[in-house]
Amino acid sequence: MAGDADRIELLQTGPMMPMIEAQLANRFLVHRLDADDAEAVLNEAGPRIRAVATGVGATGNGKYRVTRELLARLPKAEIVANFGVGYDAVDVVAAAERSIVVTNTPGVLDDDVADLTVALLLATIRQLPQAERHLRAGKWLQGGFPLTATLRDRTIGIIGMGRIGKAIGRRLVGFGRPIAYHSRRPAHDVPYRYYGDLLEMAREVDVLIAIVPGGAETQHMINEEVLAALGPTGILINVARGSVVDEEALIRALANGTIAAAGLDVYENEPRVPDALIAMENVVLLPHVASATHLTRRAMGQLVVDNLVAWAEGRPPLTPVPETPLRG
Ligand code: NAP
Ligand code: 8YV
Repeated sequence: MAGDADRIELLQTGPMMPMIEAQLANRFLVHRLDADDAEAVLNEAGPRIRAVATGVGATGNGKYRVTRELLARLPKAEIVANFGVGYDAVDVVAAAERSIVVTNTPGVLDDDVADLTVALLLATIRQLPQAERHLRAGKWLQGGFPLTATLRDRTIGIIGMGRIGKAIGRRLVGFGRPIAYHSRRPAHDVPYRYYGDLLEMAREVDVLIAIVPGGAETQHMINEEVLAALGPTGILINVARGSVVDEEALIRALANGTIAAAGLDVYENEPRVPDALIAMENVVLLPHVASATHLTRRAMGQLVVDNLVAWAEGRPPLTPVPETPLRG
């Protein structure tokens, strides 16, 4: 192993999987932003840091954001490797301005996220957690669980037809229900009906599944109007980012019957989930676990490391995001 003086200095914003931390420590001189005194770390090592590893936990967790202000403390930064395909917690505009390449973890999580999305859809529409709670509470002895809604009479609208949207679509084809989708441009390799206008699609479908990136462009795209258009038998599944849904409008819509139910994996202020949602019976709530399997998280972790090592060896990083350039 190279001596400390020869090693590239890297900033890790928070705890990461042990397999990532071990490889980073082997290859780089790692500084931790979640150390006791983050200011001291930035003051002392910031000017020498050339690489950042980030994206631990839920990306909605503000604590681990890579902001313009943080990048300004790292004048020699060249790469930010994000654990997660969604990189809304990294200021890519600030990174691009300084030719800092940002990498993410696309592709390796599509299947697990799509599987979980279908599971969440079925759990929500057939009320599986509620039915299980009924049994565990001994209520079956008093009577069977009430009948539920079904997928059998529904059209499904997917918001976002990228890698994961397509993987969800492939699975839903097997359910034999009509599928539609909304994105800014039509995807040329899918047979589903395209809507350029989300509101129009919301009026036509009975289920909305959100799987778009977070960030300013998609902020609250599922708002009061879209929920009203989805209607009183409608179901919303959000596996995208909490920011995509106006959470207060959703809580009102669930409380007053504007829509029937929601299945959520993501929230506006993770890991805090509003008490109002927790108290509701017509929601299924998951703690941002769509990609959280051993196999997929290992593949994501390895991609974080492989991007950093490729860059450190003078090769192009494997999976740069479109907004930031490749450095030679
Ligand atoms: P992707 O391949 O880049 O697909 C994104 C899709 O969203 C594309 O169809 C894109 O089409 C559409 N889109 C982007 N901006 C839009 C806008 N303003 N309005 C409408 N549609 C828009 O990304 P992916 O790999 O499928 O991942 C999607 C997102 O899922 C991630 O960014 C992440 O936030 C989320 N995610 C969540 C979890 C979880 O744990 N819950 C796990 C993985 C991913 P156009 O460009 O044509 O609009
Ligand atoms: C992860 C995700 O939960 O990839 C994403 O965008 O939201 C999830 O796979 C998150 O990135 C960090 O744990």
